[in-house]
Amino acid sequence: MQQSGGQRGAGTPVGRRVVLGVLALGAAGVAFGARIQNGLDNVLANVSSHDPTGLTGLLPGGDGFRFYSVADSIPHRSATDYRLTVGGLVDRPATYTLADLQAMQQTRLVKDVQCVTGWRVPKVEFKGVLLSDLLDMSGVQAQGTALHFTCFDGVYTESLTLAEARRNDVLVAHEMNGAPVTDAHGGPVRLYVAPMYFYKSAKWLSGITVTSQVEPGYWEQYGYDVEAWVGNSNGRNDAPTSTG
Ligand SMILES: Nc1nc2c(c(=O)[nH]1)N[C@H]1C(S)=C(S)[C@@H](COP(=O)(O)O)O[C@H]1N2
Ligand SMILES: [Mo]
Repeated sequence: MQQSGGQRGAGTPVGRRVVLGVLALGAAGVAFGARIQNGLDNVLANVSSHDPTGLTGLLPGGDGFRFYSVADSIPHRSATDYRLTVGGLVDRPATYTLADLQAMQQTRLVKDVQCVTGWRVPKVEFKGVLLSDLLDMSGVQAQGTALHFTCFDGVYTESLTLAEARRNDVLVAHEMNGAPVTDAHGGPVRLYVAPMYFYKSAKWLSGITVTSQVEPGYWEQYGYDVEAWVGNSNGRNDAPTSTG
């Protein structure tokens, strides 16, 4: 989906500067390889957010993903500064560091990613903690039936029902394709909701609040479905990404 600015609409002329920038980045990716992947990924995200052609998606590090952020820039939290809070209708509110999350039981999932605007990336690996484990640790109270997610970009929000959040294909992920989740992809920690359109997978995850009602997330306030099952929502019929 597009940022509200909408400057990536079809038919926008390709600026010479964008094309040259794309070529230069491609060369940089070849020259430096994976060592600078995080840095390159972030530069690419910046360029592709001004690239109406989608060409940047073909570069090394572009990896078929489109970059999405409703915020103006890519937020950053270092591995040591990162915190995730779990609160709301729970018996034991908690704050976790990245190291805390890495020390818990890890789950690895490899599934296709599907964006509601049509692009799909096959077999993406995510690794992290089952959201249901975090919920168990905090002890969800009887009135708790939904979750509200907040992000350290200060803008984006998402939601799930408690039953959805307890599925075994819903992760609080800190690795993607065998490496730390990059800033551009929502690192150090993002949500990964495998069976739903990718807008449910909130990047730069900072807060999980257990609530008594589903509160529609950012894009859902603009009309996208709250129940975002791939292939069975948003008027689309994509092949499902996960059966759980
Ligand atoms: N915080 C935050 N999370 C977000 C978004 C966003 O704009 N901000 N965009 C969503 C959408 S619409 C998609 S398709 C994916 C894109 O993830 P990617 O940038 O890793 O491809 O992130 C989702 N999570
Ligand atoms: Mo999206």
